[in-house]
Amino acid sequence: FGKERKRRLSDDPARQLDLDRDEDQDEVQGVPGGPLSSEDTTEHIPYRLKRYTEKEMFRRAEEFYRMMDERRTVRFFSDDAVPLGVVHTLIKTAGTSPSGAHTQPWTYVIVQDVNLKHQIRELVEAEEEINYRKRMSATWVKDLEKLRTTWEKPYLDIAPYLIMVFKQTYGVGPNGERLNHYYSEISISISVGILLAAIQNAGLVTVTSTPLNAGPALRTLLGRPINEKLLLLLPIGYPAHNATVPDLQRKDLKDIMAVM
Ligand code: IYR
Repeated sequence: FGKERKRRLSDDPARQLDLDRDEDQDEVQGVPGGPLSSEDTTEHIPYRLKRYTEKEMFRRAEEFYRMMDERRTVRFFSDDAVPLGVVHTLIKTAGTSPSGAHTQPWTYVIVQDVNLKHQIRELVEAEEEINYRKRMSATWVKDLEKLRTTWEKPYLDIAPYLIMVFKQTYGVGPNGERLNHYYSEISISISVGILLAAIQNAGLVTVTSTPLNAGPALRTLLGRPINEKLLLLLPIGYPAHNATVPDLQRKDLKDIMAVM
């Protein structure tokens, strides 16, 4: 409530941007210092994982790297159909992510309905136009020039599916009770990383779009509960035949790793 109210009251664009940035309060939730309960019945069971030879390990690591190095953010989609069953498996894969206290604080909403996709596009573009014109700093807009992004998002109509990634800020138990979620933002970020790898492995593309300020309206449109916050919008499909990407280079290993 407080947030929604502030959002409406604030007419300073810089302030509005700030409101969208949600401080993770994962570390300070719940009743502190309660006595340790011994009611937990979770068994611990043996875990075995196949060991590869070092040669095989090198080969597999290199092969996976090569596949992931082919991944690019793509903003030009084909409308060719993708089987929904494939998307099910991709989301199951995302659901293998670790999460704080195994709370699995994510909801992946798949939108395939043409009318719903179009309503999402209208909502996102309306906010993005304000973002680009007013809310984002001149430096931010300039830093994006090389990507040639604009507030127009035709891919929201064209891609066969939109994956709406919701973070559950807290959970709801069987009797409607509120359950603590810990580290939900980092948990869902890891989950989405796994999803991106799964998408690449399936031969599909996405763009990790962040619909700034459109979250609450999209949540309402999709009928999602108040404990869910939209973090990312991932269109998914095949790239368009004439798709292009900026000619960007990745940092060298020596610039992203230090060994001590
Ligand atoms: N969310 C906007 C702007 C945007 C921001 C960053 I940082 C990017 O790397 C790309 C885009 C958009 O989707 O256009």
